[in-house]
This record gives sequence, structure tokens and C-alpha cells, in this order.
Amino acid sequence: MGERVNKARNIVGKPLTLSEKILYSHLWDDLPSQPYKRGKDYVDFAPDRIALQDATAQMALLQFMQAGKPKVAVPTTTHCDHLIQAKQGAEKDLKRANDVSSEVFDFLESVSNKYGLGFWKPGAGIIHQVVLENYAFPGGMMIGTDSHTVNAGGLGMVAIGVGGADAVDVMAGMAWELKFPKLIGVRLTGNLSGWTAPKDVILKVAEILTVKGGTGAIVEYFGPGAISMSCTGKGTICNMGAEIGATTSTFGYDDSMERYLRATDREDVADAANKVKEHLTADPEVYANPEQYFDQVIDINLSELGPLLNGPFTPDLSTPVGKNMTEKASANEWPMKVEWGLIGSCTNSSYEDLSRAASIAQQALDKKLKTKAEFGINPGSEQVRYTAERDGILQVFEDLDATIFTNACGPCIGQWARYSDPKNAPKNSIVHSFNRNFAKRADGNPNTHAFVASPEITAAIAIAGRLDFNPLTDTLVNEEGQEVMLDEPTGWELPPKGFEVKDNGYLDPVEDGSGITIKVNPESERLELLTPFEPIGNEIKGARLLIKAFGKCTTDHISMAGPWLRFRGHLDNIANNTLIGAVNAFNKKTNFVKNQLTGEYGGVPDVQREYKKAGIKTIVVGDHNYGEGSSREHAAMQPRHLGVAAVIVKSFARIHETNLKKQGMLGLTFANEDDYDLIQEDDSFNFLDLNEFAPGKPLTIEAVHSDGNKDVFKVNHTYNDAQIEWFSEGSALNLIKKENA
Ligand code: MIC
Ligand code: SF4
Repeated sequence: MGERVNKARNIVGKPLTLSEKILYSHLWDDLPSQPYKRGKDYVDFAPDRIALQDATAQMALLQFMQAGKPKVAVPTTTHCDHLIQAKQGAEKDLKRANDVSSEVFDFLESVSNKYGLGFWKPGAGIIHQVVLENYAFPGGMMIGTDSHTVNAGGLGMVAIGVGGADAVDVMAGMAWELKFPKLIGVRLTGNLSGWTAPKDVILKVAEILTVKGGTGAIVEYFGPGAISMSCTGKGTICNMGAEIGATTSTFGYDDSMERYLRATDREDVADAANKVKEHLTADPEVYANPEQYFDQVIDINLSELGPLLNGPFTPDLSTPVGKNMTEKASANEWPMKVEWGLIGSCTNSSYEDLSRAASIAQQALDKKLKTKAEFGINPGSEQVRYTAERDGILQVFEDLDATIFTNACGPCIGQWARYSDPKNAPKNSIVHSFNRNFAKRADGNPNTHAFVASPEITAAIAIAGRLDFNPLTDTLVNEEGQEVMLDEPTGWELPPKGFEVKDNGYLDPVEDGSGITIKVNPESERLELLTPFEPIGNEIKGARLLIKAFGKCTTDHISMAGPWLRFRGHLDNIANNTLIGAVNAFNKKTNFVKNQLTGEYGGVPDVQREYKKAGIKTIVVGDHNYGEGSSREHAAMQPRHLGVAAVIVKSFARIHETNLKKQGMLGLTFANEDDYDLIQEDDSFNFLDLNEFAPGKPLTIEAVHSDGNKDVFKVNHTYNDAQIEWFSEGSALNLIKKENA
């Protein structure tokens, strides 16, 4: 690494940030003769590892199976965590998931075994915690088919969320392409204390940068405040960096990382890291004068930062706890009563998080407080759960009647069986320490107002049962009528008696998997082998408008999770949820669009299937940050499968834009944002110069309105030569197959 970093420094011609050191030491080709232009140049990288989770692994592996390779080219693991419903608590829920989803788990297990991937069984833990505990290492580069892969930045990695098709490139032994990121530096001064936690740092950064402010950038945290924080705390900050659209976030190697590596049985990694310490953080000049090296610098004084609550419905709407919330909630009619406090998920489920939240829960018991809301806990891994149980931490929550869910995503991804009829469920507020809080995300109820907070604040607010409770100033009345206050949280960075686990849930693949055959039942409703996409071609004439999406259109709106997760391995079945959450700009309704062939209104997938039957191509139009959120490539593959030719928006979220390209579709942005307003409900579209599709050259589109009037507008794109070839071939996978044939 030292040699590569030194050479890179010579080429860049100045001191390097940590992000640059990791990027330049993971180039696929030799070092360039000129430094890469940030935010401009496409660069081929050679990641060290790949991580897949069950809900995205199915599609990734179905694609990999077509690539014609006997084994994955780099170390890869599959983690079963998303497909486990949270209902009655860990034991029953895990058993049910194993019954209901055995077909998918068995498929993932046998494909992993055949192609040499490590396999983490259902219940073993959530991908990102398991990766942090076992695989992440300082200075490494990893990609994963989940947007929160970025969690591993807590151990000084550059870890990036991608769609399955990107992972397939690397599994197949090819380079992985990324536009060289811009760099945002966040200088943390002061110290966290009292009720303020690492979560509040990222809640604050989300407020500053908004859900799209990090797009195309790596966020590098540094300064005395960074060094004083635990490794898992750093992981929390990096994890939720996905919510600002950042490519990833990272921290320089320090003592907290060394402590974590040693505590998780990786003395060898810690020793190796110590030998190249200076290369695992930025050069000293960079942190001394960050303005000269980063594209943007943000300062946060941790000593002045207080606890925050972000939400509802978007992770960047930030409110300090207490009276600010009283005002805001009243003005916006957010329900003040809090019904659930949920702690855990892939972020904030470390031993430290659980111990600190338990210290608050313990006070409720000691001070004879009756908790007003219900508690749900999702430990991040079996190792954390086992250790927390051994140390009495889970017992504290159980004494408060908390439900301990499986070590899995559960309530975080609509896998929370909270209501029998979520669509008609009542308006309510919940607080959780998860990452995302889009509408319907947790429980399918559009009226659930979800607020994101640290585990400590989540615990305090759940006990108080009020959204505007401020534990720093407010008292609570206990069962004996006395006024009591909650003391500041306390906890352990790492378990004093060390981590322990009986069965961590890991299965090694066999050495030679060539004899293993993968069976997919043709009758299955959950798994379907893929058929290659036909190229869309250069002749897009008379394409119809499928939907003009209004406002926020995340991947949850394009391909909802929750009940639909069961079809993640069956493209045609999951296509029945395509864009059903997107708001139609013309009537502000969801899943209600005009079928231009009949003039009647219907659901988006149904109307689209009519166009497909008639052999008519369609267009989707969208607003800013279209495709925000998840890495799920289903959000691109489904429209592609149904016959959508192009998605034209004001701006894209990074992973989704790449996913569209990979699947051989057109992802375009309005050259003039206001042209979004030109698009009318009955429009059809002619692409005037698609036969001249070339890097850097805008395309011209003619919108023909129902009165015969026409508007011609320009759209931009970011396709390079190789990506244009994906479009010509029908998909990136078609190209891989051709090259391997
Ligand atoms: C999420 O948090 O939205 C998910 C579910 O983990 C997704 C992946 C998926 O949709 O399977 C993500 O963040 O990428
Ligand atoms: Fe799972 Fe939620 Fe984390 Fe996504 S954000 S990986 S759904 S726990």
C-alpha cells in the first residue's frame, strides 16, 4: 500500500486525503499519468471484497449465473437478513421466516456453495454489522448490494453500495467502474457528551447537506472529535451517510479501530494496520488545511451539538429535542404521542448502542417509571445479541416488556407485521434509531410518522411517550407520583468480558462446487431464471408517457419493499409493484395513471403491461434525486422488463442512475429543469438524435401534446462509451456474456 500511495502522491502532486489513498491504491489499471478529475472521470477499480444481502443477492446471483464463471473472483459473502418478518419476537419469527422463505434461502445457500461465496444463515445478523465484525479492514475497498454497505467506513474502508449488476462485474473478475468522487471533509471538534451520540452527528450532517447534498462525493470525517469516538459510533455516522446520497463516508485509522479489531478477534489485521498507519489516514497537511484539499468542508463542534430528531417522512428534516419539537409538531399536526421506540437495525445495534440504551431503560425500572410506548429491539448480529444477553442487557429491555426481534432488518424495511390492514391504520408517531423513514417504510402505514434518533434518545422518548420530551430538562412522574429525571446514558464501548457467540451462523462454501446443480422450479412464484433483455434500439418514436412522478420518488416508491420483498427473485412477479408508490403529477394520486390507448385510468403496472402488449415504448418522468434510497436494481429492471425505454428526471441518485444504465435503459436529465413542466398527461415522445448517442453530447426530444402542439427540449446524460455499448447490447450483462462466449 505504501508504495502505491507514494506513487499516487507524486502524480496528484500534493498531500493526499485518506479517500484518495484508498481510491488510488485500488486502481484496476496502472496509475494514470495525470490525476483523475473529481466528479468527471470514470475510473476502473479493483475492490477487495463484495457483500450481498438476501433481498438483492437473488437478482445479483441470477445474473452472475449467466456470466459463465465457475467461481467468484474476489471474496464474497451472502447474508440473510431482509426476508425475516418482525412480529412475535426472535424465536417464532425466525422459525416462520425459515418456513416461508426456505426456497429462497436454500437457493442462496446452494448458489453460494457452488460459486465459492461465504453464507450467513438467517438469524446470523444484519449484513453491515456482520461485515464490520468480520470483514471490514482499514484501507480496504469493498462494494455491496445494499446502500448501507457504507457502514464499513467506520473501520476506515471505502465501502460503496451498488446494484447487483455492478457486483456481477467484480464477481466475474472484471473491473468496477465509478466516476471519481468529489471529496467532502467534515471536521469534528469538541467532544460528545451527555445525551449527544454519534447518531446526532449524521442527523446534523443530513440537515446541512440534505438528502442529495452528498451525491457523487465521499465524506471524510476527521479532527479530534472523530478520534475520540468509538469505531461502531463511526460506523453509525458512515452508515446513515447513504441518506445524504454520499458515495460513501470514511474515517482515518485510529486507536478506536485498533481496539475494535482486537476485540473482534482480528489481532492480525490490527498488527498489519499498525505497520502502515500513516497510509491509513490522510497526510497531516490535509487535516491541518482541509479547505485546500476537499471540495467542501463542514465544521461541527461536538461540544455544541445536542440530540436531534429527524423526520417525519424524510431523513434530513431535523429538529432539536424538546420545545422546538413542541412547536413544529403542533404546527404540522404530527402526533405528539409516541407509540413505539425501535432500537437497532444495521446501524446503532452495536454492543455500545445497546448498553447505552439499556442504561436508560434500567432507570425506568429503578425510578418506577411506567413506559408509555412499546419497545422493539433488533440486535445487529448474533455475536452482539449473545454477548448482550450474557451481560444482562437484553434482560433490562425484557423487564420493560420489550420485544426482542431477530437479528435482522425486520421493522426497518416494512417487514414489521404491526397491523392487519396497514393502509387503513391510524395516524401515529414512532421513534427509531434506523436510517430511513420514508412513508410506509416500517409498517406499511402511510400515516405512521417516523422520527430517527440515537438509541439513547429513542429509549428516553419511548419511556416518556412524548415526541417533544427533552431528557436534559424535563421531568417525568413515576408510579408513586414523584417527579423524576433521567440521568445521562452510560455504557461500554466494547464488552468488558469480551465478545462471545455459540453459533455465529456462518457456512463456508465447498472447495469445488462444480458438481452442484442449481435448481429453480419453473412453477415457483419467488424465483425465476432471467431471460436477456432485447436492446431498446435507437428508434424511439411515439413513446407514451407512463407517469410523470411528482415530488419525492425513492426506490421505495418505484419498487416497494415490505410485502413485495418475497418476489425479489422473480422479475415478472415483482414487476407488479412498479412505481405503485409514485405520485402522479396530474392527479396527485398513487398508482392511478391514464392509459393513453383507452383514455381510462388504471394502476401503473397494469397500464404499462397494456402498452407493452401493444408494442409501444414508454417514458417515465421524475423530479429531483429520483431513485433515492436503496441500491435495489429491481427499481431499474422492472420498468425495463415492462418496456419503459427512458427515465427523464431533474436529477438522479447515484446508484439508481447506474442501475438504469446497466440494464440497457436511458437515464436522462432535463438540461433545463423547468422543462419538467412542459410534460403533459397525453404526451408522446420522439427521440430526434438518438442515433448520434455519444459521451457528453445532449440528446434532443420532441414532446407531442394532444392538441398537436410540440415542444422540443434537450436532455443531458452521463453515459461513457462503454455504457453506451450496454445500451446498444440491451444490458451490461449481455455484453459480459458476449465477451465470455
Ligand atoms: C434499504 O435499507 O432500503 C435496503 C432494503 O437495505 C436496501 C436494499 C434492498 O432494497 O434490498 C438498500 O438500502 O440498498
Ligand atoms: Fe436492513 Fe434497514 Fe439496514 Fe437496510 S437500512 S440494511 S433494511 S437494517
